Amino acid sequence: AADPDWWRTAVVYQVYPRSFADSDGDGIGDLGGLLDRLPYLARLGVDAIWLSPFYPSPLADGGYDISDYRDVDPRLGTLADFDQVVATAHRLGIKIIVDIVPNHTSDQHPWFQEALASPAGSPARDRYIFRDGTGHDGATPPSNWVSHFGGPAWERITEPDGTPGQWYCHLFAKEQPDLNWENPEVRAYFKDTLRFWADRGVDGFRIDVAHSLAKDLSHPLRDQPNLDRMLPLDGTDPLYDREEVHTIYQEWREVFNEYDPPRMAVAETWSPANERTYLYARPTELGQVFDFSLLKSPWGRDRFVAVIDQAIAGHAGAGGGLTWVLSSHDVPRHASRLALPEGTDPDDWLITDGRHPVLDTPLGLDRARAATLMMLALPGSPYLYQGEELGLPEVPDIPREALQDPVWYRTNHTLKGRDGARVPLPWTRTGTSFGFGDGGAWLPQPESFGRLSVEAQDGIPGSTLEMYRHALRLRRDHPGLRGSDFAWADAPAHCLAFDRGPGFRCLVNLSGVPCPLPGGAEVLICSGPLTDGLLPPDHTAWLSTS
Ligand code: TEU
Repeated sequence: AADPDWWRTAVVYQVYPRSFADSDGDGIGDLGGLLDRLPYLARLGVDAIWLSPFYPSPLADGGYDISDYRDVDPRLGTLADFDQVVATAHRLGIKIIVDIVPNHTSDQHPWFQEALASPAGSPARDRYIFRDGTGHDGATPPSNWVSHFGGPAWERITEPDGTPGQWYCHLFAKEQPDLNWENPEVRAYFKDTLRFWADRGVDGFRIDVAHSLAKDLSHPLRDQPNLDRMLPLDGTDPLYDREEVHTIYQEWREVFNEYDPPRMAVAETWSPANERTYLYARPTELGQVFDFSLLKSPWGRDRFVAVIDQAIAGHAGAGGGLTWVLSSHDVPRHASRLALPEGTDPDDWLITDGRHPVLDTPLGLDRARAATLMMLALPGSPYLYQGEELGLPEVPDIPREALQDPVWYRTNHTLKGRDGARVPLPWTRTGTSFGFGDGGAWLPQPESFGRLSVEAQDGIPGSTLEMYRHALRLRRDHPGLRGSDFAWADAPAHCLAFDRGPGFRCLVNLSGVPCPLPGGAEVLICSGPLTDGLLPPDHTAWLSTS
């Protein structure tokens, strides 16, 4: 029988479909490309794939602006292709998780088009958040709310009769109007959307900006109290992490439980992890929430210890599944990020603008491999991002005219945005777009991608790809790693060590000097070669200690 708790320890691999593999030569990755590469993912050893949006979309935000929640973008394939991906993945033992984007639709969604064509106060407008402006002629936005992509979170429309009209709320690009989650039709539509995909066989859902759906819409709208702090920590903000949001996920849990096994879900809440974050992962709600604290943490022993302690304690309190993340389509790749100079402000490197150059250095790759082995040895469910198994660096120098992320436009070209982590994957050493597809790639790939390609690393001992394959194999086979035991162990100064059951130890060298291994330990895997029997700085080893 299917294990209903499979997701608690699953290794999930994020596919950003446009950048994964292109089967039809239009320069955009697609479901056919994914289908062709499923055997690669099976061999890598992942348990599940999280597919970023593949739905019809004008691509104002890389697909996170959806114009039809129950179809496939024609550039990426058809529903039949999707069904084939699910069937083939399942045959290979891989689960499929799809992305649900409930905070906002595309401005091209029929609902928003209907709202624009309907009068103020109409039921069509009520599916979104339309308000009159304030001040002279209503020319001032209804509140101080700001967009994540820069500027006010309000856009003024022209009414059907040609006069300047109401404003609508958009927490992201203006092409992404926010839905009104107090509207019963909106609530019903998303529950049916979950069923639509669950009926097609998907195993779970990743919920985009899960903490923003329930807004305080009481009149007059309340300003956000503190605009320099991106998100509040105590539930008092009018937009984020409000108590009422949990009723939505309690309703969704009932939908997930209509299926056997129940569908899993993971919340994305882009906020500092605190006790409130873990509430989304309660078994009565989504079950998992991304813990981004590892991703946000600079390199350092004390930071890593604090992050791991807090995550384990926080999740234990709420009863949800633990998660770990080092990279995603939203942040500079960790092979570059982890080499940034000490003291770099995370808010600066999250979306770098060149003031803090993102580096492609041996140090970055060493640390990325070490951090990955540390993460894969922790209890819970790690989320990998496509290309990290190749050690791909952030691409910091995409020509300006090629950049597509809305962050780039919305910040008046001062922040380059997230395209540097979204460059299409290299599959072969040479050739058009390094084997991504026959028609080039929608973002230019750097020359270094050839030697980082799958072909260049396949079967090469010590390559990053082979390290991932080996680690994932050990994770499946080793009894300690399969269990839930976790205990800190003694380690030399500025190093970190933890045991997973008797006989398994993970040792991370965060000091600047080589570190001795415990007596009698046998190395199961190491992020790089030992030097004179010592673990070099910026390396991790898994040890058999029994
Ligand atoms: O991201 C949510 C989010 O809060 C991001 O704006 C995040 O702060 C930023 O990317 C950090 O650099 C999700 C998706 O992952 C992202 O790709 C979308 O752009 C966003 O939602 C809107 O749907």
